[in-house]
Amino acid sequence: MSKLNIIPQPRLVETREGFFQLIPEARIVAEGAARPAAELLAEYLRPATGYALPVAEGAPRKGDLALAVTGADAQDEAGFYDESHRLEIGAEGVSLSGASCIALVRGIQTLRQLFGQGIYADTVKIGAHWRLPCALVEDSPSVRWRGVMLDSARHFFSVEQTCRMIELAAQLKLSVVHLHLTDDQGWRLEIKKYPKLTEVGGTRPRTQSGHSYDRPLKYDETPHTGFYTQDDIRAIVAFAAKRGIMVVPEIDLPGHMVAAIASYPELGNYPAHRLEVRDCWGISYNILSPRESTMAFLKDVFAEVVDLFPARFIDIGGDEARKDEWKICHEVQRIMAEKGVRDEEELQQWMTNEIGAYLATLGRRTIGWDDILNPEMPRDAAIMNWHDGENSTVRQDAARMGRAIVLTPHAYTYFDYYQADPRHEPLAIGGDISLEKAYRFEVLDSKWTQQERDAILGAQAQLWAEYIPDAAQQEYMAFPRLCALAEKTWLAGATPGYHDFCTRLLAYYGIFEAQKVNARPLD
Ligand code: TNX
Repeated sequence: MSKLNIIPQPRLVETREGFFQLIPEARIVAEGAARPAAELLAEYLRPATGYALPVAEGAPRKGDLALAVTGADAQDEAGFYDESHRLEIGAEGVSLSGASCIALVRGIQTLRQLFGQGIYADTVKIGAHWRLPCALVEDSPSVRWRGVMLDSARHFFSVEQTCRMIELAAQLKLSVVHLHLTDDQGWRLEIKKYPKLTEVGGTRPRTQSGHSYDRPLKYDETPHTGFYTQDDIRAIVAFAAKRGIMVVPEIDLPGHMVAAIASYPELGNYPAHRLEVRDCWGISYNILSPRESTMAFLKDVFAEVVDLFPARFIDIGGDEARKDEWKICHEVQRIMAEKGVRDEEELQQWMTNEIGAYLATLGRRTIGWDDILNPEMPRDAAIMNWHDGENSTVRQDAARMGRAIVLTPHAYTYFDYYQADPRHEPLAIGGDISLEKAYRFEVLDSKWTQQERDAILGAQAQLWAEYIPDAAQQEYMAFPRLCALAEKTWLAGATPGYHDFCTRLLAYYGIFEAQKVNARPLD
């Protein structure tokens, strides 16, 4: 029996003789907690087969697909569910059982891959045979947080494209989509109490078009605009939830806030100084003021964010906050003296911890870039560890402080970096992450201490979008590297090797093709 092409590679696969054939009279048998997964499966199978498979209760008959939740179907302290599941395909029927509804959703993705690329088509394939090889698959992920970050601040991506990326991530059994919603170059989330955030902050007059190294900088003079209404967000969150994906929103503070300061100048350190939404890339020295009214603003914003996003984690960013303004601003220096804060780094920690404490009162956990790590932050706060240089000890420090870690090392997970020789690639920020290098990323490194390994919640890829102007380029940068990340997070330390991955990836290109995904061709 030939090897099954599944990405990520399942933990255990046993192939058997024979086939299961899907017939138009088949039913999806499911009760209680399994029903949403059954409905998703019916929805997934309908376009290509043309079969309207009913979701039914009771004993399975020959030819049926039976789904059952056998576990507690409960969220853990990080908002995740037990994803372990067992898929048994026999000639007479298919049976999928799992510890939670989301576990079934993961098994359904395996099932789809086994049907083959045709099942992903959006129109009926007349005369096709829908067959699955008989097999037993027992599966569960190594880490819970398997994510991808989408940056709609630098370039706005429509609800439709965002949902498409969520669906493509779900196919790879990812569990988190992190939305970077605000930055210097745009504020993309409707906040009812502060309409100017999107009215003003949602548009920049023009956009840098070449590379930041160009002198002079080149610009595209067309305004760039867009934001998600609160209804859009509810639609995105519901679409993701159905697919077992937690949508983690990021409101980046106190740096990366020019769009907000342009909308409400009183949020900045120099309110008389009017800013425009930033039209070029790189780090701004304009950051938020730590004054009381700005803190109140942030809490108002997070109150609305928490209402929109049910995710256990809320991301407060915290990266690259330049302290130039704080160092010279008399008001900020006075605030620091009043609070007994020693220096500007400590001032950022104070802001982080204030917002962290506020989020805790709303029942949420704080997460942010590793720049925010400090011993006073909420005990259940987590960091995204992007500093991965030899000189950085932030991962070890976080583990020692008992904080959870999502690995986001820029050398392996910044999928805005080039994936091949820049001379033959579309313009990107720089860097060098080939598919092979992405596959070399180790999520639970055997060289780390047990304490460090225990702190790892998971890992995610970053699609920073300075140089990703549209949906096609977003897909080009994401795929196929996201397949590597999915496998390395699903089966940390136990993956079958790059060569084996590539042979399965060749088949996965059929899945891309069926959905017209603009994946980068293999070399
Ligand atoms: C650094 S890493 C950033 C982003 C940029 C990215 C470009 C981090 C937390 N911040 O603002 O988009 O580099 O690669």
